[in-house]
Amino acid sequence: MSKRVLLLLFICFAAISALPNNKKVKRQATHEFGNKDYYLESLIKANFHNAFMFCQRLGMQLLTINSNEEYDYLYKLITTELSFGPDSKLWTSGTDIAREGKFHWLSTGYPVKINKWLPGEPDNDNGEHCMEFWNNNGNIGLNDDKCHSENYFICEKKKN
Ligand SMILES: [Ca+2]
Ligand SMILES: [Ca+2]
Repeated sequence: MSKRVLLLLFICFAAISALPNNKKVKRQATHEFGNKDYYLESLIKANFHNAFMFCQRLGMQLLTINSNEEYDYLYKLITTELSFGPDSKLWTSGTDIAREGKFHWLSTGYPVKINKWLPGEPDNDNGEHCMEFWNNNGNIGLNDDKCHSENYFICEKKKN
């Protein structure tokens, strides 16, 4: 391949790579509960850390669940607003990556107080440190999963 062809290919690639930045996709909160607004990302999957950073870029934070009432609201939201069928998953910001077995919300730094784990979870199966909603054959609840798994996710923002 000549240098000119290579250069042309590089320019094309660079132009395509730049597209998402030029094309501003507006993402905004569409749901609310208590003093929080939520944004459901159900088009793009990301691993736990990229989901965390994605929410930060929106001026939001990856989901925390502070009460059973909030959990119930979110449960209803994902089962009515999303096609959350068998094996569907959705990241929260819960993680025990800092200390095995001690789950904290990465977005706030506070310990996880709710207990909505699916039966047998968290099982730390071969090293699972990130918390998600999981539809395990019709049972929906919380599960620890591999942080590098690619899931949809929810961002939240406290109202002013
Ligand atoms: Ca773990
Ligand atoms: Ca697990």
